Amino acid sequence: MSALSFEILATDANGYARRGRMQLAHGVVETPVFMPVGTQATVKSMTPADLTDDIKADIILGNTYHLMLRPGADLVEKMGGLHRFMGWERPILTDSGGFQVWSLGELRKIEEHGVRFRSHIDGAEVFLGPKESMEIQRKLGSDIVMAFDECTPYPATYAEAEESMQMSMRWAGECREHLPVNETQALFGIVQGGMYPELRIKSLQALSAIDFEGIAIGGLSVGEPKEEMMAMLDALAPHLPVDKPHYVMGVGTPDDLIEGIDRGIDMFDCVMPTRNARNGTLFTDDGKLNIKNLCHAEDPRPIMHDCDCYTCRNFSRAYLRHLYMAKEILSSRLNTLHNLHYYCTLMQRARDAIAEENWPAFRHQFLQRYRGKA
Ligand code: PRF
Ligand code: ZN
Repeated sequence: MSALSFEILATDANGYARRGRMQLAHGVVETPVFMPVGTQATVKSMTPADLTDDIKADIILGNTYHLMLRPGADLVEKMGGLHRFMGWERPILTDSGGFQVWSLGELRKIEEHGVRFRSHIDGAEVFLGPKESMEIQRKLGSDIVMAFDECTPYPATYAEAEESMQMSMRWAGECREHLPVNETQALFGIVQGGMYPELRIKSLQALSAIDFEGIAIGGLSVGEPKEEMMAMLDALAPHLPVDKPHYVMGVGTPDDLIEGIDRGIDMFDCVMPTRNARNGTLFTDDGKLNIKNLCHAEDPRPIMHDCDCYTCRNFSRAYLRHLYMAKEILSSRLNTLHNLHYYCTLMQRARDAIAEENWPAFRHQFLQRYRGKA
């Protein structure tokens, strides 16, 4: 048995969209999949029971950077690993810390073997590189481990993007050496190369020479126009290895997910449904809805009449607006439940559409309505 086996169950006849099934150490993941973000060993305001019973999440994401600083990888290991520590029995993917360290901006210094930075918690100096990231993710015990990379900033010149990508590719090789193929943890390589298709394809070729269980696309959704992100996914689609899962990191809105699936993407993660929920922004098939708006004050309807999440089954927009205005903590919980349920159900609808050979029509109808043209 290997740590990951991936089976394609159906493919869109005229495109790249596919429906698949991934077997990991802690269970099965149906793809395309959205992975709720649980940065600090919790999906903010959600219990594992909420995530399994109502949201039906197959897999969640955790972060090396945050967990290494607090509570520390050794403590998590001592508590039996991340699954046991947080009471989540299904699969977990951990990001490597590359992107989070990069987000610190001036607090960091890049060296050949990693990044030296100051902790955002207590200012202590910390070093994180491919070796350290693999060691920490091994202690966390996640099902999918991400390679340690540098997210190339946007915009970047060709030369800058090339140098950054080549460093990430050297690091990718070091990650595989420190985390050899084994039975419990799968390792994904990450494509970089800025907004240059030629560099992206070179990056993908460099990763193909290393034996990764999956391929991620990093460095997107970093401030570039949406058309550029989609053009980059278009450029990569014909080159992605068909037999491995494809993951685009930190993306995106519901329409981004649909457009990503159309370009052969199987896995997504983003803070958008969780973060927006706490700001009172709710997702529906007709686009975003802001629960703060006065127009919801006396509205007895649920957020979405055909949503079967706990929030929509039990509460009106008027009540949800009240909770938000009164700054009640239940507001975050109920809004998060709906948004994550919406994202995960959207992936279920996409899987069904692909399996029923109805993908092009589903995509078209979804995008028309979501973007307000239906
Ligand atoms: N690299 C890693 N994690 C990430 C990214 C990346 O480029 C992104 C970019 N959208 C989000 N998360 N390791
Ligand atoms: Zn709902």
